[in-house]
This record gives sequence, C-alpha cells and structure tokens, in this order.
Amino acid sequence: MRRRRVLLVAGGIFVMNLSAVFGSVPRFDNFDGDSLSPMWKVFLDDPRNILIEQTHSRLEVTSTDLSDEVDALVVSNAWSICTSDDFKIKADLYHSAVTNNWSEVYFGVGYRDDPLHYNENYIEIALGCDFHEPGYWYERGAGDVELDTDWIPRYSSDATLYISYDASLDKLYLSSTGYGPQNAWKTVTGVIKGDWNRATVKIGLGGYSEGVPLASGQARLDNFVIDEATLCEVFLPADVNEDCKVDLADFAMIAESWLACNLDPQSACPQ
Ligand SMILES: [Ca+2]
Ligand SMILES: [Ca+2]
Repeated sequence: MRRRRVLLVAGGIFVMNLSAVFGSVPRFDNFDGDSLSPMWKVFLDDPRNILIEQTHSRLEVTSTDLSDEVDALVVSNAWSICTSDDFKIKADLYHSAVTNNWSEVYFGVGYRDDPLHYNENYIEIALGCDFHEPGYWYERGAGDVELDTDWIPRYSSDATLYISYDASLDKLYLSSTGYGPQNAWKTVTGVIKGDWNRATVKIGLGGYSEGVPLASGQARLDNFVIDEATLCEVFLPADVNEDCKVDLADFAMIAESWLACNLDPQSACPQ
C-alpha cells in the first residue's frame, strides 16, 4: 500500500561513556532546551530535503516537496533498553499535513545489524496521511522489506503513543490509548527476543516524507517518557552479545572464533 523505507536505530558499536556526558540516562525528554540532549543521535537521509530539529520546545520534522522516501530521526545514543525486563515508553506525536502523498511522524524500537548498510530491523507506530486520509500506521520491517503493516483512520492531529513490552511473553504492545494488552492496537509476538534475538533495543523518534513539504509545526514530537525499563547505558567493548554484561556468554562467543582469521589474502594470517 505504501512503499517506504525507515531508517530506525543505530548499531551497537558506539562505545562511549555516556554517563560522563550527563550522569545516568534521563528517563524523559521534553525537548525544551536550546539544543538536543546528548541522549539522542540524529540520522538524516537527505539533509537538504528533510530535517529533525529541537525548536519551539519540541522536535520538529520539516521537509521539502523534493523529499523522496526520506527519514529524519533521533535514535537513543549509546544507551538501549534491556529486553530481559518489561518496559513502558511513550511520546506525544502530532501530524497535520493532509495531502495525497504519504508523510508521517513515528515512534518505534529496533536495531541495526550492520551500521554501514541499510539493514535495519524495526517496529513502529506512526501518525501519517496519504490520499488525504489521516491514519495511524503500524509497520514492522527489515531493511527495505515491510514484513507486516496495518492502518486505521485517525480523527485527531495529535496523540500520545504507547509502546510496552512483556518480556516473559515476548509481546510488544503498540497503542494510542495506553500500555498493555488491554490497550493494544497491534501486538507483535515473538520478534524482539524471537526473530531478532536481541537482548537490547534502541528507540527511534522521527518523520518521513514522500514529496510532502512539511512546514514548521505540521509534524512534531514531544515529551518522550520511559515509565518503566531496565536501561543499558553503554555496551562495554567485550560485551559481544550486547546484553550489557560481560560474562561467560561473551567468552563462549569469543572462544568459538578463537584464532580465526579473515584477512584477505589468507596468506596474511598467522601460519
Ligand atoms: Ca516540549
Ligand atoms: Ca554480554
């Protein structure tokens, strides 16, 4: 129905001491200051035609009519959410561009296998519009492939979007009314710890446009809150499986590859 590509999430290769930047990871961001918190990293597909900026005490996505299937988003910088425990996160989103082409603002979780390539895995809930019909949009994807999508009409420009996770059931609940299964519009089962096999996930907040000129205030995000979560502040260099702990599981993965050598040519490897 809507061909799109979303660039959600950074890889886990960024080893920096985030706690040195601002103590522990904040549990909320109201985007009110003069500049974006270091808890976020910005990704822009095409800075000439789509931007995400902290201004007017919120995050605003703006774009031109030359934006062509492009994203602008902020992603959790170095920190991530542990999937060993339940989590509850929410954010306020607003989208009022009613046009024939698709544009949206979104909130989601995901990760990227290979930070050098468009190889993202993500689950998002969005406020968007195309064919002059505003709607809520759900999407689960891997790279350029949409694996699962859904859409329902929307009658308000703003909404609080809720993402909650039941770690024991590996169920992710997406909603515009509240946390948990009782509020879920979409329930995604067996993906985060199942298909993805992830001990942590990153958070993404952003916008997307297919040639829709988004003016200041038409597409915006605000008031990100972590109501419940165990956070990983930063991956340690020896944390091979990225579960925020360095233990025997990491050692076992290292031992599996011990003395392996992938140099090309192979003659460069120790003989
Ligand atoms: Ca704000
Ligand atoms: Ca580990």
